[in-house]
Amino acid sequence: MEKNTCIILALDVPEREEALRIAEDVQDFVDGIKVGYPLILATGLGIIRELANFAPVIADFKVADIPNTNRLICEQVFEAGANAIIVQGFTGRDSLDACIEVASKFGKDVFVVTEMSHPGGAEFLQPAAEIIAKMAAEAGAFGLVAPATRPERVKKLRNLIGDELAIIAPGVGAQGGIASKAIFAGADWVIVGRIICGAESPKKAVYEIFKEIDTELKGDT
Ligand code: NUP
Repeated sequence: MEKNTCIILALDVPEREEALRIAEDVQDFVDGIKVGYPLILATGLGIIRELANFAPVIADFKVADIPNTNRLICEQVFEAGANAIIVQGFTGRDSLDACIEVASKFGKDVFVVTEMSHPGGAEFLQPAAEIIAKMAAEAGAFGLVAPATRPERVKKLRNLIGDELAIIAPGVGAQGGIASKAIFAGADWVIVGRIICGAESPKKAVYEIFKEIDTELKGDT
């Protein structure tokens, strides 16, 4: 995934035509498209290949099972044309290794969730986030998922892992996070869903986020 706009679209709409319409509209302004259960359960895995025509696709299945089941899930997702998969780290090193093994066979990437962006993410995941991040780095993951709603946590995780791993940060807009703050804290990309998908003009909504990042980061240098 190339870093141009630093924005990944979270395409959480449960309808194929709408998903394709939004993807086409914003394709020039996002670096990737993240799909998850809402869209895949509604339309099937085949939508991944259709969306891959617009941008690299990240499959957000938060894979969290025993190694063998993780392996079977990852194989299907990469065979369907995804560029990367999001997996949980709390299931342990062997489960993560299984995902990374399949990803490397396909030449694709694994992102590991550290702590989640919603308030509940601070309950059980936050205390484990740093060990999970270290494990992800040791296991050879491509990147981490860290909360744009808590830029100070993004910064902490970035300091911990150095520049070795990418960080993608959800929680901008609808969950209260601000894109430039997450990027400034060390995220490579922000993940944005509802404020783009629910906008009258998704393209304009993405552009507003891009402008906010650009203006704020220029102001900080
Ligand atoms: O910690 C996480 N927070 C989060 O919101 C990990 C995620 N994968 N997500 C996903 O990011 C969430 O499932 C949704 O697809 C997207 C954020 O969407 P929105 O809040 O911008 O609408």
